[in-house]
Amino acid sequence: MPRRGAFIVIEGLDRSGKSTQAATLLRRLQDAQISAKLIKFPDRTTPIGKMIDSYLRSENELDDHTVHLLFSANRWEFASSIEKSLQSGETIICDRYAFSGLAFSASKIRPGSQSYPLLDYEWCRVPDIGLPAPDITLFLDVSADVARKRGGYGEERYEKEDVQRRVRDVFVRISEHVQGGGGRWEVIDADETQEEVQEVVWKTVQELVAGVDAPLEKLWDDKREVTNVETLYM
Ligand code: Z5A
Ligand code: MG
Repeated sequence: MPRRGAFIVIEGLDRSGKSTQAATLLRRLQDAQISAKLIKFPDRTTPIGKMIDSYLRSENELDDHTVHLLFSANRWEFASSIEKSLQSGETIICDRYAFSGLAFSASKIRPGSQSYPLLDYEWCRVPDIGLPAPDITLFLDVSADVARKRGGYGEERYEKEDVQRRVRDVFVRISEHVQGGGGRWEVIDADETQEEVQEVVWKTVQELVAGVDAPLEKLWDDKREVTNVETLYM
């Protein structure tokens, strides 16, 4: 059987350098004659993506549940094409994925409250169950000080320091959840120069980009969850 392409997800907070590293990695793979493409979520080009875009730019208001489901629907729009590309041997670099969806939504707090969550973590996780699962997630870990120096936060809805702090906390929970289910989650120090970060990224994905023999898994379809469900219904 020919090997399939690797599904490489890049996650991280605002200004951690995800888009920069994703674009550099794509160039390096293409230079090495490895078939690869870059995708990004949210994909703002589809009708759903356009609704997300105007929400992020604060041009419209949407219920928090609704916008969470829109972000997930935006990923489902591309699920079968992701799978097809991977099965055809193409490696995919994905700039943000379901983990951003979970981290940004589950970190929202009720207005006027310092900590009480607005959306439940499990509720947020469920719509993405069954998407293609990444072979590896690279979490670019940038400190608040360094992110601030990279031109400061932008103008969009979530680009504020207190939001980013809460999002970071949920990302820690997600990383434990992913690894507990047997997934690969690599934390990369993103405070270093672009070149230094790229070297670590390149070394980390080296083995995978030669092609993957293991079947493509489904997101959150981990063994531990399945065992729990079986125990529940016995
Ligand atoms: N969101 C959500 O709520 N739910 C979801 O399901 C999904 C996303 C998928 C839009 O995301 C928002 O959507 C986002 C999460 C939410 N809100 N926030 N925050 P986006 O992907 O469109 O935007 P972003 O990725 O957060 O912002 P960004 O600025 O594009 O960050 P980045 O890609 O990590 O950084 P960058 O563009 O590569 O670099 C930023 C700057 O730093 C740039 O000037 C670079 O030249 C510079 N840079 C990069 N690396 C370095 C190093 N190593 N040294 C020095 N300077 C550097
Ligand atoms: Mg970006």
